[in-house]
Amino acid sequence: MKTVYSDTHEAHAYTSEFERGHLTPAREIPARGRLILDAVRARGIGPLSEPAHFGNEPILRVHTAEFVHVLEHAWSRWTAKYGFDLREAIPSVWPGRGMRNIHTEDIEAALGCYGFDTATPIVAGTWTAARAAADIALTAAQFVSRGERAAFALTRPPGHHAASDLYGGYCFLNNAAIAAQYLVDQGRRVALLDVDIHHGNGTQAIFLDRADVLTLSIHGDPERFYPHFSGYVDETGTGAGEGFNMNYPLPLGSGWGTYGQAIEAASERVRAFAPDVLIVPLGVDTHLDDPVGGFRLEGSDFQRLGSALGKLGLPTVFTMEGGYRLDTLGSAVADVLSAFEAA
Ligand code: 6XA
Ligand code: ZN
Repeated sequence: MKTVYSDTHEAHAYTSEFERGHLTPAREIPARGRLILDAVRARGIGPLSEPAHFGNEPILRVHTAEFVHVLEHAWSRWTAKYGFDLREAIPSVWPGRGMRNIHTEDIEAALGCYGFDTATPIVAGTWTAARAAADIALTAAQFVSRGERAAFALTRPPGHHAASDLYGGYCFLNNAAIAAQYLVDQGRRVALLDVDIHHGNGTQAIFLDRADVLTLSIHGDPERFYPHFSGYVDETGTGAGEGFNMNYPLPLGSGWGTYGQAIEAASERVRAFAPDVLIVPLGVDTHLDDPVGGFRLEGSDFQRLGSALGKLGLPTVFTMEGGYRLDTLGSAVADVLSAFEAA
């Protein structure tokens, strides 16, 4: 399958994020993109393509104009306010319950209003990289729409935590949702099956009230896992979308036994929906000893995952989400993709 990649992601490089009460070294780093690219090349998964440029329109089908504007100008406004020698923009105040969820012309307030955590710093190259990642997902969707069986969008920064006007969890624009909406706008019926260890809260929120897009997510139980405030089984959709969102929260320490059952259950739901295209937000932070994870998938489990997805027999777009164990990141991704192709 074709892999869509651009080295524009390298510009989204920050030093630290704030977690566990202190600044910690960045996890979502440019090396991730390079390692995945190297593995895809080494394993001969398929040809590489540069993304095409789609403009803002497909992004604005998913995200609000105000949100996009804030992200685009965040770094220049932040440095104008706080100084040009700064390393990264991380807000320190959010609209809590009973406060007004509005932003003023103040960039601190704008980022607090549109962001939801301290793990997602903005730097000078963030917007360009996020924008390129959306183009990467759209290019992969276009390949599939034009008849390719599958395409891999090597997206960095990732996207599944980003909602229409919310960023966080290392995500700014929801690459998978933008690709999904692009395909819907071409008359395709789309299902998304998110296999990252974290709940794809952004994707869920974007399509929650819609019956034309099925959203499924297999992830660590939000009782214990980030993002905590989303991803429970009772989130099944609202209004017309009731029944078109399914969450499969799994306990800490889950291995293939539990995971494989969730894949089976989700696959059944996908088959019942009978989509034209499947989108898989692919995170391999399910790997044993992933520093941001907590599951125990390893070795051939990623081949099992790829094979299960391949057996659905659907035109498929993969977008890259999480995965932070650098020694296994590339091989886990390549295992999923090559087993998908062989299925
Ligand atoms: C912040 C953890 C962010 C998790 C990001 C991720 N402490 N999402 O991998 O899929
Ligand atoms: Zn993740």
